[in-house]
Amino acid sequence: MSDENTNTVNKKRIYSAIQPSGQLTLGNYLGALRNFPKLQGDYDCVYCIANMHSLTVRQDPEQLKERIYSLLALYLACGLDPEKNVLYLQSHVHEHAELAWILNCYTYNGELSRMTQFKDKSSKHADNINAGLFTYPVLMAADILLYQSDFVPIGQDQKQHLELSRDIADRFNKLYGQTFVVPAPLISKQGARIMSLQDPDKKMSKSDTNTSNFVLIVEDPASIMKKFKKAVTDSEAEVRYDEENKPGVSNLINIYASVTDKSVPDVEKEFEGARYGEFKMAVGQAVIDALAPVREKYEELMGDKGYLEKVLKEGREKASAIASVTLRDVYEKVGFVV
Ligand code: ATP
Ligand code: LTN
Repeated sequence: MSDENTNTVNKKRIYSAIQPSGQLTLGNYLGALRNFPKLQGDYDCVYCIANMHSLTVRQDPEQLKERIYSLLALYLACGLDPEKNVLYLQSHVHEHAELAWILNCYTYNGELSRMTQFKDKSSKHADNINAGLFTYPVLMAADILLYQSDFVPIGQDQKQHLELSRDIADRFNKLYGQTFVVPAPLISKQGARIMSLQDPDKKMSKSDTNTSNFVLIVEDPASIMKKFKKAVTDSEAEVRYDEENKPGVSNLINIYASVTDKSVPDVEKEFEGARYGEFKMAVGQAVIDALAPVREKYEELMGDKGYLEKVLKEGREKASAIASVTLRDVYEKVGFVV
C-alpha cells in the first residue's frame, strides 16, 4: 500500500454497500443501515450504492435509476452526513470493474461455487444463471479492497462473501507484498438476521415476491401494522425465544428488541403472560415509531433531486481519489505498464 492511500488522521476505515435492487426492508435497516450513522466520526466511512451488483438479476432501467436515488435518500434519511462520509454510486468509479477483473484471476471456481447466495439465487432465477451472479463476490471483494477497508458492517448473510474477500486479499498480499488491508466483518448481535414474517425460516428479503413477508422502511404505518398482525407465530401462547421451535415468535422478539434497544430476556419478561395478538401489535407499533422519522426525512429528500445529484457528484470525486491509488498500485504489482 502506498503512503498517500493510508486513511486520514489514522482513523480506521469502514466500508459497506447495499444494492438498489428493490425498496429496502426492515431487515436491511436493522442488519445494516441503522448501524452506519453510529460509526461516523470515529471512523473514516465509505458507503456505496452497489448498482453494478444489482444487474446480476434483471432490472427495469427506469426503476433502477429511481431506486438509486431512493437508496441515497435513505442513506441520508438514516442520518449519514455527506460531509463526514463518502456516499457514492459504484458505477461512477470505473476502478471497481477493473479491479474485479484482476481479482477474478486470483479467485478459484471452487471457492465461488461454495457461496450459498449463488446457490440460493440460482434456484430463484433458474432462467438467468448468468456469469455475473457467479462472480458477484469478486466484485464485492474489489469494492472492499479498493478502499483499504478495515471493517465491513454487514448482516449475517454476507459473512461468507467477506471471508472470501479476506482470502483473496491474503493471497494477493502473499504473492506481491502488502497491497490490501485484510478486512474484518462487523456484525451486530441483534438485528443481523431478520426473518420473513410469513415464512420465518427464510430471511426477510427485499426481492421477495410475496409482499406480506417484508416491511419496507418507508411503508405506511397502517400497512406495517397489518403485516405484523398477521405475522406467523405458533400454536403455543408464550412469548419465549426459541429459534428452532418458535421461529416466528423469536423473530418478532428479535425485531422488538432491536428497535427498542432492549435485551431478549427483557422482552420476554415484558410480555410474560401476554397474548400473541397484543404482542404482535406492540411489535408493529415499535417498528412504526422507529421508522417514522426516517420516512419523513426520506420523503423530503426525494423531492430534491438536485441535492441528491450534488451529493453523488461529490461522492464520486472523493471515492475515485481513493480507488485510483489502490488500482495503480495493483497494476504496478502485477506488471502492467502504467
Ligand atoms: P436481495 O433480496 O436483493 O438479495 P437483500 O434484501 O438480501 O437483497 P442486500 O442488498 O443484499 O439485501 O443487503 C444489504 C444489507 O442488508 C447487507 O449488509 C445484508 O447483510 C443486510 N440484510 C439483508 N437482509 C437482511 C435481513 N433479513 N436481516 C438482517 N440484515 C439483512
Ligand atoms: N453483496 C452485498 C452488497 C455489497 C456489499 C459490498 C456489502 C456489494 N458490495 C461491499 C459490503 C461491502 C449484499 O448483497 N448485501
